Amino acid sequence: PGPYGTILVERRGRTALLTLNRPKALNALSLEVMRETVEAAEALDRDPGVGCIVITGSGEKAFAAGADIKEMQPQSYMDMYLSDWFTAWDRLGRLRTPTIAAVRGYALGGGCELAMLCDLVIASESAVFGQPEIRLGVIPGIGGSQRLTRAVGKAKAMDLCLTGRNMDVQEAERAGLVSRIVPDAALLTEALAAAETVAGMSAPVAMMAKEAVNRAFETTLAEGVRFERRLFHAVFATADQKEGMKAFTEKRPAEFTHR
Ligand code: CO8
Repeated sequence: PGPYGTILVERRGRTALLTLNRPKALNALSLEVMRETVEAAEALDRDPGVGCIVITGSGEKAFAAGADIKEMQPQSYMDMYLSDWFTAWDRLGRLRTPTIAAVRGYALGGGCELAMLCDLVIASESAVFGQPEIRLGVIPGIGGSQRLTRAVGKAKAMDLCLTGRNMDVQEAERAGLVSRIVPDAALLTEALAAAETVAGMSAPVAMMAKEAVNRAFETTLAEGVRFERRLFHAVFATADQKEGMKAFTEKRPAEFTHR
């Protein structure tokens, strides 16, 4: 990925770190941030050397304090409709490579929605989540009403979307939005360590595990279990299944070839 204006992209082993880099605007998600993030993430997704992508915010105050309100304020219905505002974010949810949101500080509105587009949410003690759009006279626009409801259930999703109040990290973890809570100072280390763990697995098998879990949100239980069973049978065609099970019987760590 080339140089970007609003994000930073670094490689650490088989992990890629994508940092939203507008700290003065609390990493507000402008259209440029959307374009660059999606483009960079898709390029990383195509790179067989990348086994996990971590997305985080720069600065200590925010993961992202939402979509860019100043950019949206003057737009008309026709502007939003014709430019299909925010739709490119959907592509982030279709990456095959596992993704981790590393959240410190505010993850509000589009920031919360971006975290929910990732597969794992690792959050630090200062993390705050919410869908405050209603206070601006709008509603969530990057899938928040749907993904938050699936993540935390109707009771909390209605509470957050109708009152616009924030959740602290403890409440967010109890509710099922957050995978792990870590100390602020350890956030990036912990997120990168989790990413390196994931990236050390068989890449196609990790993709299948992700695909299977995501299927649960789109189908019935019986169809989801059938889908899982097909993938489960398919992993026996990989060299990594042979290696993983052989390593177990030989009491040594598996050396996956990633194919
Ligand atoms: N957009 C643009 N700029 C922002 C945003 C934002 N979402 N959030 C913060 N900023 C800017 C501030 O304007 C300020 O800039 P400046 O220094 O130029 O005045 C700078 O970041 C620092 O922010 P604050 O001074 O406000 O910092 P505080 O510590 O006082 O407050 C808060 C932090 C509480 C996070 C506060 O900034 C805030 O409330 N931000 C907005 C949160 C919010 O409402 N987010 C939801 C946005 S809407 C959305 O995400 C989806 C909309 C869906 C619409 C559907 C369309 C299809």
